[in-house]
Amino acid sequence: MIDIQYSAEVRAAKDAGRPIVALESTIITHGMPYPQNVEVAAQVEQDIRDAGAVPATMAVIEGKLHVGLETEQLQWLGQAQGVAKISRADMAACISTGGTGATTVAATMIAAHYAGIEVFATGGIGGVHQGAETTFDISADLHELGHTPVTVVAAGAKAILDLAKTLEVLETLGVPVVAYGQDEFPAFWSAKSPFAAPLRMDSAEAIAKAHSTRRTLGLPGGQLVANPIPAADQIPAEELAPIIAEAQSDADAHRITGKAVTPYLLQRIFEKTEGRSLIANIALVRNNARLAAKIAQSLVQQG
Ligand code: PSU
Ligand code: MN
Repeated sequence: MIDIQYSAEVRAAKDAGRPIVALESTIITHGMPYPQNVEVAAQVEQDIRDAGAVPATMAVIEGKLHVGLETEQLQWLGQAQGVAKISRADMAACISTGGTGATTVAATMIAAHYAGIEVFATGGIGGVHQGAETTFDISADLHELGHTPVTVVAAGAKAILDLAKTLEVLETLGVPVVAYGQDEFPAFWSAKSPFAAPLRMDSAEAIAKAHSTRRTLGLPGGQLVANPIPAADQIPAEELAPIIAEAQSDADAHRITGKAVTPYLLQRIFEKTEGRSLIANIALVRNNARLAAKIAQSLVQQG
């Protein structure tokens, strides 16, 4: 067994059988600049509490798997230099070598499942990158959704990705993609995309029931809940498209590859939108946290 370091709050919630929502930490270390990253992380945790659940932010710190971070740990992580970005491939090595790493969607799902947590809120999952037909850059997040039984609430996949190919891979891997309250698959900074989501549900209860039905059937893998950004906070897709294309060609020109691609693109889009992408990103993560808290509550109520 790996020793889990629970925060006091998560430990108490586990003992009392209260709803818990997992949160990732790569969005803190690699997805947003300091100091907004720690402010947002604390705000998202509070949103989950206000919605009646307990937040569990995941990270590996000096070889220990943390499920829930104390305030000082979150502050420290948000400013720490040289924190690794860990996914399925490097999580065990990070723990076994005493390393420090922030968890991506894939690693957060692994940690959540290990700690018995079934619901997780994030911004946007990784997916199939533009040009994947030559680079083969497909996020391990998709495979994790195919393996690990955690319901992940995200605002769709980041619009920097190839959404059509991302949806195809999710279908191949048997991952239910559930749009919340609309028919279209959302595109992260924009509420709608040209692509229909395979499934639609209009309540947290329905999503929780689908989750527990998968558990009863013994199906491996999780669900992706695609929760659109609130209309008032979105950036229209037409406005973003040329910015994303420029960011992508900058990445190609600088030969950015592997793990560095997603953080690079997010940073370039932040610069090119003069920070508007970050404001939208914050709004959508908070919106996802609130829905995830409701799903976690429903799951506890359904028993
Ligand atoms: N969503 C965000 N910001 C992020 C990420 C997602 O709003 O920083 C991170 C997540 O941790 C996700 C990762 O798992 O990017 C995907 O990285 P890659 O494409 O290298 O798999
Ligand atoms: Mn990648």
